Amino acid sequence: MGPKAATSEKPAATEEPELTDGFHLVIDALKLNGIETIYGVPGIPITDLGRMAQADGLRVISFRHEQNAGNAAAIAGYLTKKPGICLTVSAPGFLNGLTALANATTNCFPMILISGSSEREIVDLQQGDYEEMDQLAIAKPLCKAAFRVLHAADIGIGVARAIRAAVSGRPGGVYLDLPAKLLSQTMNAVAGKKSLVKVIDAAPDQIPAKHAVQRALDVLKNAKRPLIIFGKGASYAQADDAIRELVEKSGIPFLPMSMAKGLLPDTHPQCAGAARSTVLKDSDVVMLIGARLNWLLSHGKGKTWGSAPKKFIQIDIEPREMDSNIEIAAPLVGDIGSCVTALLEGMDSTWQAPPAEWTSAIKAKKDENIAKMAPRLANTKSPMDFHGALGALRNVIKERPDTILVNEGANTLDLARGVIDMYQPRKRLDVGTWGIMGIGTSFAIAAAIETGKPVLAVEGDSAFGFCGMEVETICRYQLPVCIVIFNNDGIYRGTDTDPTGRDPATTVFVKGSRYDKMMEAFGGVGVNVESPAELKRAVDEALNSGKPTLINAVIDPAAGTESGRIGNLNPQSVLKKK
Ligand code: ADP
Ligand code: TZD
Ligand code: MG
Repeated sequence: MGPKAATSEKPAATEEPELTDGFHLVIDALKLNGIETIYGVPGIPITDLGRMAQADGLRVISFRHEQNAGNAAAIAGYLTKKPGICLTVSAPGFLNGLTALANATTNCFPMILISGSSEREIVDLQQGDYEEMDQLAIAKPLCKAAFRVLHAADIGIGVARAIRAAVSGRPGGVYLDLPAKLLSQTMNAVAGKKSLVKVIDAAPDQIPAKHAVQRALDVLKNAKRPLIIFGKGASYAQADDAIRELVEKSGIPFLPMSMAKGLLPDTHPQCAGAARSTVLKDSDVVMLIGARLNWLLSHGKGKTWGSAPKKFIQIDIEPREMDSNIEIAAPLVGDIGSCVTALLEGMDSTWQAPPAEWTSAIKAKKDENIAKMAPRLANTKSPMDFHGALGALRNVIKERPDTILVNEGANTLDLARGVIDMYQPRKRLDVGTWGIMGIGTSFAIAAAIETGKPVLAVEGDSAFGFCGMEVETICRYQLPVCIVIFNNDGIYRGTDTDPTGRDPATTVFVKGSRYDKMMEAFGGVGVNVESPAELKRAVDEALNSGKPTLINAVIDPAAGTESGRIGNLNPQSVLKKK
């Protein structure tokens, strides 16, 4: 597979052995381990790596900025349980990719950031090499593991260690540093081939201890008001059938975290999504499955959780997650598939569904909240408010449940999460644990590439601004992506003013911008819409045609609230109100 040794005009006295080099060994190592796609941005020293990978049958998706390539790799990892690969140049390219690597680690998405780097000898003596930077040292605190390969013969092991580190245990980001010199290093092709490592069982099952399963069942059995909370770890695990069986056999109401929506349909009779505050407050036993008790769940304490005593059961692959915020009465450490299966096996014929008093109280609250919301979602105001626009998009997903929904923004995110029901696992991708802006276009690209499904990306105008240039990438690869910008002229609202009257306020953008023109600039379809009916029609058309489309949805600039639903986290100056 490697290149032949340079052929000379004169007949050679003895035949030279076939050689391979660092470029080919990296590609062969990735291919051997089932990697099919690389996301990246080319340049010195990895331009040829991308070219050769493409020539060798790998799909190489070139982005306009490494952060977007990195985010695409991370979400590809989440969707496939294989590490997503991001390839960048040294120093600035590496740093651009680093935010995505850190975000992947924070969200437990498996990805590998592979960056070319400058000459070790020069970097270590700080002699000013082209794009000089000690990348390995910088990456280390932001990922699960970081490796550097100095010898071509170690590429196989380096790639294998990176893959295993990314996907085993709690998944996360891994950095792999490839100095320029390594890539052109040659070695005997046969020895090179032998040096490659196929990673066997990269993410082995982690079977929970029997007594831990029994302890969890005992806590669950004694519950009067049990609740299951699914996090994105549960959707990542791809144990969909076992999870559904557990929910339905146990009869316990469940609440999905944002990216776990659709693991079971939001319309499932046991889904407590529309009664969220009630179930968090009133439950007495909560079983967390692949969800952390971080800020998104108010750390398991305070007003959100009410005053009634509560016991927690937590299923997680990471033992150190237990008691991270509060006491876990029944820690169940293992992979979600194995843990859920073990619980099912332990639920014998004496298992009783939760008291009807609990389930009917939840149903009553759900019905009440859904009825309250219905007229707001049906409103036809123009310019639209968030609810009117989301009412239209909610119907789109209802009619096309296999569409992947990407979502970012503040109001655009928080309200869409509540309004748009999801029906299938891993169909909702969003800003995750950090609430990071700028994942929209890259998640949409990777979702389309990895699944072949149509993608609907619903983004605030600010959120889109962080990653908007990738519309060119969407057009270039002709991906079935429809982006809807909720254009309210700014961050949260478009109505702020600078009290001095000098400049625009810090949270507002150019009024009446036409983001749809950006898509047209690259040959895609751009549409401007001002009513829910127009919005629905335009999205339907985009998804029917599969053509790259950007819909500029004009939203009343006064409709949003500061920080969306997390205004309580926003520090306020007491002086400001003077
Ligand atoms: P959410 O934001 O949806 O609440 P989190 O990202 O906080 O979800 O939590 C995901 C959890 O899932 C992490 O603690 C991670 O260790 C865990 N996890 C990921 N994959 C698995 C798996 N296959 N088995 C068990 N736990 C997993
Ligand atoms: N930078 C990054 C990387 N992530 C962030 N979350 C922020 C800045 C701060 N931020 C938010 O938390 S939401 C948001 C920013 C800048 C944009 C909200 O405006 P939007 O959404 O237009 O996307 P709405 O619908 O107008 O609220
Ligand atoms: Mg906005």
